[in-house]
Amino acid sequence: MSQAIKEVMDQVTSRNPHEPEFLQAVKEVLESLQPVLEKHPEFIEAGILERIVEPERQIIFRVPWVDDQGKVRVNRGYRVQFNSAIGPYKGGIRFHPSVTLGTIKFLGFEQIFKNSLTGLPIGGGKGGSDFDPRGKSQGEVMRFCQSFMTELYRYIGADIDVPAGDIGVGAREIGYFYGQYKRITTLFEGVLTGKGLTWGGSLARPEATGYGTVYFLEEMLKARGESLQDKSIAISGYGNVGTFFIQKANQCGAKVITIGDENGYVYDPDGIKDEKLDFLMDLWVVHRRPAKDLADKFGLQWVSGKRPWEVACDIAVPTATQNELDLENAKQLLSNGCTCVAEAANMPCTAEAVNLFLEKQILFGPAKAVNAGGVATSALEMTQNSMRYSWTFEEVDTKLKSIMGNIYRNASQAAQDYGLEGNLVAGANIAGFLKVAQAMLAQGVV
Ligand code: 2IT
Repeated sequence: MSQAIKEVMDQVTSRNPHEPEFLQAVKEVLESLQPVLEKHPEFIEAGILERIVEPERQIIFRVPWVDDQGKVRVNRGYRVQFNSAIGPYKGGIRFHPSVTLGTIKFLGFEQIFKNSLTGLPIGGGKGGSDFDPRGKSQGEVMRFCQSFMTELYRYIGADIDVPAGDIGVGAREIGYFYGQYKRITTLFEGVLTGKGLTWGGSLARPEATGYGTVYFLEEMLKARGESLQDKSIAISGYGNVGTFFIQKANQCGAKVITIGDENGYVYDPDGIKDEKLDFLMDLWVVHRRPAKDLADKFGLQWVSGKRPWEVACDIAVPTATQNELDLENAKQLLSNGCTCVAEAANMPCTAEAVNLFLEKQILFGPAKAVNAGGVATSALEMTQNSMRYSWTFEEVDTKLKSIMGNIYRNASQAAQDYGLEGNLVAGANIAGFLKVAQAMLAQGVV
């Protein structure tokens, strides 16, 4: 680590105690930037590093609501507006009891580089709350979302900050947010993405993160002269990303053999397809039921209390959440013959796991690149809203596919340009950083 990078890392560490996820995300990016700074000392002189690790604005607010028993409840809401150098802040909102400011900062920081990689004009931001949507009634969720937006509306706008969904926030919650935003501001504008199709949503947005992950995987494999045909894939989370990932992976001839939740995983050596996949598609989004229902319904093996990374597979795709795949899991995957890992969730592999994969030179796709299809399609939703027009599914899907191809090529080219051929972690960080850093440089000290 160079002196300049070390100084910034030390300052971030002392300024953000008790935020291990944020520090993990910052460290990974800063470590990748060493060769860039050697070539571009002007970034150091202009204080780009010190500025890029400090959010432009962090909003923390009270979210009071009344539950079905008439009891007053209070949660904490966050919106971190991290970087607007290349476009309005853009990033999802996460509802999960584990959410802290540090979680939202790590996600917002990652989002800066991911959004830059898409090639579209979107800055980085993220929001959320420690609200737990599990076990809440529809009315409770609606009142919570309305309360959340009653505070958030004053900080966002179609050209200011455009939130979307993330864990715990799907089409239903986006609908409640949108209704409340419109009621308060009277504006019918593209202030949120992931909207319903009848009120400004984009075709292929629900599919985009999962499909985009498959498109990226195909690019990675192609570079090694392989394809997804007949590959066995282990995945984890059964939410929006995981389910649409399976749908597209099946179309490419692959077999997805695991899926689960925080309680365990389903093992299906025949591959999750046909009526099993149909059942799974509705399991969380419609019924909000646990993953074990899939095993119970079709007589499949359910492995309780374990992560799926212990099964033999060609490819592992963590689709759940941060740090869900650690060093032990990584070793086990490698010893079982896994030769490719693609991060569909945000920062799902621990730093130690990532380093092992890089050291062993298996194909490794980092989250910022692999899962960028979701936010890229959100940006396409913004474009359609600005035009007051909608594209067909095929039009959006074709653009998504070409964006994922470009991300792969830009990340691998950047890695090569800076002497790190084959290292997509460094390549994605460098390619994402360069565009933002150049824009910050041009815009002066702000
Ligand atoms: O992590 C992510 O990129 C998202 N949750 C999607 C963000 C977005 O604005 O579509």
